Amino acid sequence: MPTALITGITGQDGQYLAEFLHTMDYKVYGMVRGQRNPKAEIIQRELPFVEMINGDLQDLSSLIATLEYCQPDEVYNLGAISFVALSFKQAELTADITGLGVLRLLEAIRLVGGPNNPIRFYQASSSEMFGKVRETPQNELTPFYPRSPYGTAKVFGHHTTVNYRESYDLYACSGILFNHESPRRGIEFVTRKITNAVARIKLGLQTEIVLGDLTPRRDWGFAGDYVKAMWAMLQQDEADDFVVATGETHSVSEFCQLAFEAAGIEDWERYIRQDERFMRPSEVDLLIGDPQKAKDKLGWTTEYGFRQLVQAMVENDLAIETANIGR
Ligand code: GDR
Repeated sequence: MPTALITGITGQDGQYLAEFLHTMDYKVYGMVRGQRNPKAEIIQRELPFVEMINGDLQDLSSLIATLEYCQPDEVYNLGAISFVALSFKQAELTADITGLGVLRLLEAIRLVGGPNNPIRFYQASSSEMFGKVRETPQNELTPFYPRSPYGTAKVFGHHTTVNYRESYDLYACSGILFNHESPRRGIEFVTRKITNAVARIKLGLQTEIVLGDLTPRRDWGFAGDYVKAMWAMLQQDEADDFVVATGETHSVSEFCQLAFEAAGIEDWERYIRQDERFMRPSEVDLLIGDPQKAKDKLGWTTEYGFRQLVQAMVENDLAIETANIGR
């Protein structure tokens, strides 16, 4: 039975990936940090087949112990401070977990793995590394220009992954994933914040959505599609890096418009209020990825289009909020 360890198991991607690996008969371990982590308790109920193990990307010895216990064939490093806005407020913590955490995990893999015990490694790199984009669309060769402490930490993690692959002959891949969303997305991210608010406005529970900049454009895909690319990267003959994206871009305001339409509300602009609080010190204005390499080499395809994704997220939030009223 193949064995996988996922850091960041409590996040959206960790859950989709664990489910996907489970359908392929993997033994799945999920690394969680902290004492009585409340998110871990929820995930354990939802994904009972995952064996939770305590470990922390800030603590090398805990990573070594985790790998020794799980003896994984594959490690997926999805753990990070992943909210870009927070990274401006906790820059050092972000550098430590999102950046140095990658180095610690690779060191642990080097120590516990080795020629007789090879461990394949996936690093969750991000389109935020492209930041103030040098070319459009962005591909694997586009230079990086990060615009946040999160982006700079991800650039460090990315280069560290490539360097460990080249220095120690590790099977280490970096997936440069563009934004990917789902009904499981955390409420702090703009897509879910919007779909949740739209549902509440529709049901008369809320009167407006308070947002930051509505002009940034993102390449938004469905998280369930993206975790399949992570797995495919670890099944190749040689480790490599891949951009995973849809090749379409939409603005935050387009997302708002579609989300309101999905709930049957046309005059959406009257429900939007903008507030400085949600503006970032430096913004990433335009992201659009070129996924050709992933399509050609991994045979990766998407099942969900943008419109379908927005619709599914709004419907999910309408169902949740309706059920909450009944409680
Ligand atoms: P992002 O996602 O920063 O692209 O990173 P997010 O959904 O937070 O922001 C997208 C864009 O929307 C603008 N925006 C707002 N964002 C939030 N969260 N809340 C608001 O009220 C708001 N108003 C406008 C933002 O300024 C931004 O331009 C995500 C994360 O999942 C990263 O971890 C991941 O690496 C990248 O996607 C790919």
